[in-house]
Amino acid sequence: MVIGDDKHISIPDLSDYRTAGSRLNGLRCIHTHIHDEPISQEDLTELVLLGLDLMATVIVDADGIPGPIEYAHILPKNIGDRGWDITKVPDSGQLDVDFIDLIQAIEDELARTDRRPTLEKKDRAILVAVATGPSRDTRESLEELRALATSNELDVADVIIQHLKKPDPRFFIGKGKLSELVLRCTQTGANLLIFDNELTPNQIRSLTDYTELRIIDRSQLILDIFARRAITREGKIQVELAQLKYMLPRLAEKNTAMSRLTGGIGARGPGETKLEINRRRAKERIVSLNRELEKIRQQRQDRRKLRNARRLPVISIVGYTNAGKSTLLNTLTNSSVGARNRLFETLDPSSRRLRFPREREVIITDTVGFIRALPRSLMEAFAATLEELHDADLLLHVVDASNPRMEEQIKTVNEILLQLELKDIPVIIAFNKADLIPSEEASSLARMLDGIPVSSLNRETLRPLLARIEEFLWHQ
Ligand SMILES: Nc1nc2c(ncn2[C@@H]2O[C@H](COP(=O)(O)OP(=O)(O)OP(=O)(O)O)[C@@H](O)[C@H]2O)c(=O)[nH]1
Ligand SMILES: [Mg+2]
Repeated sequence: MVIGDDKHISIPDLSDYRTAGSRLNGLRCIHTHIHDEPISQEDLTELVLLGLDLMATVIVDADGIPGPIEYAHILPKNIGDRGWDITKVPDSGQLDVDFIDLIQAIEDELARTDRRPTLEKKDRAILVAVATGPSRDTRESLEELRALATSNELDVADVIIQHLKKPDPRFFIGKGKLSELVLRCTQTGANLLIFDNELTPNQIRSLTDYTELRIIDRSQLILDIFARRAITREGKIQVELAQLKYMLPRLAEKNTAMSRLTGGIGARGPGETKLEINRRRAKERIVSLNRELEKIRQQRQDRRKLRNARRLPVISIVGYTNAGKSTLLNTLTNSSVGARNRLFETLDPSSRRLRFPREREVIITDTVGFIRALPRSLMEAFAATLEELHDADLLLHVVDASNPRMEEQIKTVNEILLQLELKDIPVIIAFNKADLIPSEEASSLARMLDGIPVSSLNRETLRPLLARIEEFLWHQ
């Protein structure tokens, strides 16, 4: 029993009532309104946020005699933009509904929506962005976020954009939109919100507490992908370092949302065992990881010295993630490094020999791809890997010419090259995936930006590129 005053009731903490597996929480709230008002926005918010079976208001008169009753329940699917249904019965005495049946039917329908396409138990996410500028930019950015999410084997249940002059300081999105979001999660079985924008630690905490969902932002998603892909010792150390550095400023001394923060998506990387890590232990771990990384860096340098002593020219392939860098390396050198249609397939660099006519040889390397707003902590942690790029005599910038965001991607890559202080190394641009666009478009692109159209899947198309490389290395 909960008692309120004539305006509000405040519902106590119900977290114990959430039962795993069933969508609604098994509670029905029946309360009275004494001023003849209908079900309020506040009632509906509680219904949605708490996942109640039912919210009912009975209007009583001054003598306490019940009059009309109104009840609201969540709809398994939105009708228009409304996710709930309200029914009014003029006289409580005439209420003739089997609520057990009604609620069971809603739950069955919710469970049906939950039937997933694959047997694997995946996280299901709703992507959220706040647009403060042109909505085209936000939509494009969300498309990339979707690619990131699916590359990380998440289901994307929905994508939601809110236009705001400036983000809400507490929840980032507006509170009304937030209730709508929680409802969409209930309807679609989503258990995760991924924000395209960077959230402050406080916003993450407020959102987690308010919605009881897991909340991550774009940077954390990228970090999580890296954690999933890291195979080598070096890769793993770098990723853990990046995650710790990302988390450190977000580690409050006492923080209940912490477990959800550190857990990432599937509790990979610095996961469950470090739930209680405090700042001090995180810092200690960073120091020890850095030390280990330094050792690896030393070994790498030794290896490089050996290689350089043989004076083979080095060509490094760089470019936006998924541009086709590894595919190009494979086709050029008949190798089989991992290449797949998902973002950040490659984390660990690979080097191969590439033979040119007249017994000439070069070393060609493939490395981790770039992306817009690459989290700083990742850039820092991957310094050892990226350091190799400084040895290159030539950078081969692979561009996915079929990507609608090609121009921004070129810009991003150029900016990152600038940050890495690689701008002095000559670059040849390869407009890859030329097979996916009309050939006139490919050749005009190539002319305009002084690049070479190629299709890395087809060895024949690489001749002009090889000729350009040869020309650069031996005939200038
Ligand atoms: N149609 C077409 N697809 C290509 C071409 N080159 C690469 N791909 C495809 O693009 C996808 C990404 O290729 P990758 O070589 O893995 O790309 P990457 O640049 O190494 O990507 P990351 O390692 O994730 O940064 C794969 O599915 C390739 O088969 C091309 O010339 N034409
Ligand atoms: Mg690759």
